[in-house]
Amino acid sequence: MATIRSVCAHDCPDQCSLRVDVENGRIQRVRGDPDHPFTAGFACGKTHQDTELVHSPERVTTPLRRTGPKGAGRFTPVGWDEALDAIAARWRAIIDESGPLALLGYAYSAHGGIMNRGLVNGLFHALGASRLEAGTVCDSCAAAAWHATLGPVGGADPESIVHSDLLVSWGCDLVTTNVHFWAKIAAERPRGLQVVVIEPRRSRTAKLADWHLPIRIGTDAALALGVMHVLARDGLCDRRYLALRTLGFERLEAEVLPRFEPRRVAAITGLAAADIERLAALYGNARAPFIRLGTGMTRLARGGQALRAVALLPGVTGAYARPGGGALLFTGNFCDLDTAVVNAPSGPADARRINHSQLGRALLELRDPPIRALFVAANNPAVTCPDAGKVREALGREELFTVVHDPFLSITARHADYVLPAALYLETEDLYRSYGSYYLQYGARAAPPPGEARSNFQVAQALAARMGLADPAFRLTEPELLREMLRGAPGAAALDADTVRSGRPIRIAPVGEQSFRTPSGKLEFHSQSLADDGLPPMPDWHPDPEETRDAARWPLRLLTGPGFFQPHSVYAGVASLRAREGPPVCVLHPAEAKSRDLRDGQLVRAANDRAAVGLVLRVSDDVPPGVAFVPGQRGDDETVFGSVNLLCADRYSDFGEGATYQSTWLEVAAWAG
Ligand SMILES: Nc1nc2c(c(=O)[nH]1)N[C@H]1C(S)=C(S)[C@@H](COP(=O)(O)OP(=O)(O)OC[C@H]3O[C@@H](n4cnc5c(=O)[nH]c(N)nc54)[C@H](O)[C@@H]3O)O[C@H]1N2
Ligand SMILES: Nc1nc2c(c(=O)[nH]1)N[C@H]1C(S)=C(S)[C@@H](COP(=O)(O)OP(=O)(O)OC[C@H]3O[C@@H](n4cnc5c(=O)[nH]c(N)nc54)[C@H](O)[C@@H]3O)O[C@H]1N2
Ligand code: SF4
Ligand SMILES: [Mo]
Repeated sequence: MATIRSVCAHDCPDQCSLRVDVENGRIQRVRGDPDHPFTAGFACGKTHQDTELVHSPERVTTPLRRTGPKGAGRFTPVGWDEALDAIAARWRAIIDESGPLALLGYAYSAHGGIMNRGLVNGLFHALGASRLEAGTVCDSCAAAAWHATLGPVGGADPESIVHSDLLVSWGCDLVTTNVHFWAKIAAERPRGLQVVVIEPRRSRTAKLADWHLPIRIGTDAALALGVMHVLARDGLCDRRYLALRTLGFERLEAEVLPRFEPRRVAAITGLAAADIERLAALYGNARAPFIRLGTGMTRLARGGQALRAVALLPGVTGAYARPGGGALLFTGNFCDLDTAVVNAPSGPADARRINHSQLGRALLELRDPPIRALFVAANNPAVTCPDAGKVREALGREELFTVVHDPFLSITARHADYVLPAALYLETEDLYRSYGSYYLQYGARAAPPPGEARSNFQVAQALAARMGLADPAFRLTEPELLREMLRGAPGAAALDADTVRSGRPIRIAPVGEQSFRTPSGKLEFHSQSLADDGLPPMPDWHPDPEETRDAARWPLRLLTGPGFFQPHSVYAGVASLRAREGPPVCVLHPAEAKSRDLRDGQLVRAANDRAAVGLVLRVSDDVPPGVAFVPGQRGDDETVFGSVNLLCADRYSDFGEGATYQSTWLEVAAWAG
């Protein structure tokens, strides 16, 4: 039995170092690596079962060609050469007739490795294809709000929590999505670290907090401004820090904060005025308060305003200057690797951009040229994209030539003309940069993939060769490309490729207080660049007219959140995790269930103008009245009918053109077949 050190490539801020036991080329066990200071020796409940994921009987093991109507899921196995030749021939014909913009191809985040994600995108970059504006289904709104406020910099180091006296988890369920940070937090509680959770439902994390503030969805900007109002009123601002390191607070104080007195904020947020006072006092008197920002508050119409307002709070008290204080959204692109050698090896500087969160619309409506060929790796848009009904309608069109590279026959793959079997991360090697802590790590391949499955990296190279692309990235091995990425990296100058390849976690954390890379070089309460983009230059809160209209038409607002054992759809092929998560549910408050004469466990129809989805009802006061909570995005195989994103709006958030799952309203009734 050999034990191989690898890295967890699932889309997760923790990015665990793993120890993988392998016998005769077969993975026997996956566990945490004690030699990683942050992920500290344990894997989460999902990845602990990755032996089952890797050996799932549901994996695709050969290339498949469609034999039935689109979406019927009828395929015949074919050889790799036949499949790749056919794909390349079709792409060449489409490029000849309509130009390269008629192609859209990408790898998204289900493989977090820089090379396995980057090289697929590099292939389409080099071909001059239309480009996916990635991340809009996830964090582009949050990222845009952070950038407008602090600039493109990473946030507080999670390991600095040892210096904190207050942790505010604002819009994230840390126990579910960032469990290794949660473990660090838990270790600091005996010495007095206070934990406050601000989130609409009683999540796993909220249940473990010292104090949970059940805020009304979409009102976080008002709460943050209310806290600032009290801090200013009570002399709890750090005026010296404000003058030295920030821009525009006087204007905010004069023009915006007077409207956010606690009584009005209470009416907006559904919290008690006394609790807003208490939160402000707790925050304002804390020595080193650490705010962990989640994307939850940004997945709605005015999400950017929310995250921006919260990210400004540590500037008011000067917490950004103190070890253990500040805010963390992402650790960002620390260690300036030259990733362009992988993801933009050649090709035009710019090309038509397609927003991921409106993928269905783009495939159906774009002209000059329309998208005629689609290549999808590491993404299941028929389930996870907003307004998934439009994605499915587009995938069902005969004239769209679709190739899906996936380890499983996902709902998206079932609509493909060709399905290519993908290796899972443990069967690949790659370089990883965490987005939730300051570590870089090289992950080795633990075992070969089953059957004929190939990695994203291999498929990108094979297709590039057939398309006549000559860039070195499409010839070099992973270790050779690693060398290229490090060569162009000033932040990594001290790193040599052999050290990185050894697979030890490498810590590269910023030193000193929080830096800002805005146009002014300061934390911007007032942002001229936002004003130039036609956005409010200062944070504010107003109701959104479209949301107000929908709220008048429908009784319930959708709340989406992370599935604990079934995040998105990547673990759908693990039977034991499906069982542990239980059936796909919709959760209603007892008062909402009673008024509809619904009982726990019965089948219900969650519906709006877009679709009707069949789920199992859970009745729980963990969710507030007026809300329908649907955790995860479970596929049609598991639900009674459909999938939650058939219901979701595909309009953009205010910042970063992000998804707005939670700007969705609906009704829930008994399932009538
Ligand atoms: N187990 C598990 N792990 C995951 C994932 C998963 O689905 N499951 N997803 C992975 C991915 S892709 C990502 S991007 C990260 C996401 O991780 P984070 O960005 O940290 O966000 P989440 O933990 O998903 O939490 C979102 C929370 O916000 C709450 N929320 C919703 N609306 C509001 C609001 O208006 N205000 C406030 N204050 N809170 C609100 C929700 O109830 C939910 O609990 O996690 C990753 N890890
Ligand atoms: N309603 C609602 N919808 C959401 C969200 C929400 O909160 N609410 N969250 C959104 C967020 S934050 C995100 S990030 C997205 C995630 O959405 P997706 O990117 O679709 O994520 P998954 O469903 O986890 O995985 C996609 C596919 O990648 C495949 N895969 C796994 N590993 C590999 C690999 O190494 N190579 C290849 N080629 N394929 C692989 C899996 O089998 C799976 O079919 O969903 C978004 N959708
Ligand atoms: S916590 Fe995240 S990085 Fe760690 S094993 Fe689980 S999914 Fe992977
Ligand atoms: Mo995400």
